[in-house]
Amino acid sequence: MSKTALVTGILGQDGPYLAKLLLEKGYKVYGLMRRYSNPNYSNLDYVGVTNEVDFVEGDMTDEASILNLVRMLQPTEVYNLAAQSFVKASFEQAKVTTEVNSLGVLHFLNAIKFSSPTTKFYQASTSEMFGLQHTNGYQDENTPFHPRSPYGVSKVYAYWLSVNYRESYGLFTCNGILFNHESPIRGKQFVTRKITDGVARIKLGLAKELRLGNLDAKRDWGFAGDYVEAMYLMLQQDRPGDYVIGTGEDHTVRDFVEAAFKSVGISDWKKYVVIDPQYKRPAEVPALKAKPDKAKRVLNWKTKVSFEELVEMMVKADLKRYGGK
Ligand code: NAP
Ligand code: G4F
Repeated sequence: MSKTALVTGILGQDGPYLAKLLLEKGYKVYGLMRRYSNPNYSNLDYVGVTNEVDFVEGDMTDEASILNLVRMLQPTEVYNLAAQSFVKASFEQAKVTTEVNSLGVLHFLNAIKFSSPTTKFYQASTSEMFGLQHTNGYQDENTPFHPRSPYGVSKVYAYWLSVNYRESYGLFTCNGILFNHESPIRGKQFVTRKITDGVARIKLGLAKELRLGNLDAKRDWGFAGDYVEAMYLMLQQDRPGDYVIGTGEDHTVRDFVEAAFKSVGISDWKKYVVIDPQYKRPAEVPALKAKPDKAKRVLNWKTKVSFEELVEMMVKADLKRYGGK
């Protein structure tokens, strides 16, 4: 019998890449989406799987809808990607961030516990949980958490609840502690896509400047298409566990800006970039760099797309969207 997966956050960035991978592996894929008057399938269209996903309606904040879905579908695997995932917005919308990112996970874990206990559960945990903490400049599975935003705090709750339901009730739950991963379908609010979109528009004469916040922040940026493979691999192991997923390399936002402008032949990028305090945060995570040794050893996973290839892929896609070469 073929495996079934319920993927939440199906219309976001990671949902479409994961759906494609699971469909290629023969899964029946259910995609959870909220109720919309006009759903936006553009990310699924970009990846080319819109017509192969079975859409189901529900909301992370609505306990009954989650319970009903799990009871009805009895999925082999649940990949919980749904979240209010924009860190900056979590400072202004802390409650809704908590309701979706923390209580939504409680709803799923209870639904699995009571009505489908053999369902395996993937929780989209994040390097934001580490915040200020590091171990000799890196973060790995043993680095303590010190989140710096309501988003990070909400994800720490979800992380520990997933661990707790594994330890208390024997559920197969895995936390993927993923570092920043990007792609041509990354939301335009996030800094990488904001930069590549801005650079494409400047190159084509459609914009004159790019307004950004803290250029000194360091992130470990990889390609989303590589990272969904790690999600899948975690649920295929004999035993559940938690894994740090990243490239092991970090770059500043400034490095990303410079590389994006360079990829379109602009070297004097400073004349286009304006620092705007509205894009700074009340508390910042200064530096994130993964040590993904466990993922390499146990999952045989490693990232394939380099930083330079990622920047180029994203700039090219944005140029194409605006009709450039
Ligand atoms: P994303 O593009 O923001 O997608 C999140 C999805 O969650 C959206 O499609 C959104 O639906 C959905 N959602 C939000 N609230 C919901 C609700 N109440 N009920 C049902 N669905 C809801 O995020 P992503 O980049 O794909 O990331 C996937 C997951 O990984 C997230 O949990 C994120 O926090 C986590 N993560 C991401 C990264 C990264 O670098 N991308 C790193 C570590 C962890 P709408 O389309 O309706 O808004
Ligand atoms: O692209 P960002 O908004 O991503 P951030 O805050 O690192 O969060 C992303 O990665 C997390 C994993 O570590 C995920 F859990 C989370 O869901 C999300 O996907 O900002 C990256 C850095 C920050 O330090 C920010 O202060 O870029 C800096 N930055 C500088 N100027 C900016 C801007 N960020 C945004 N969004 N917009 C700016 O203009």
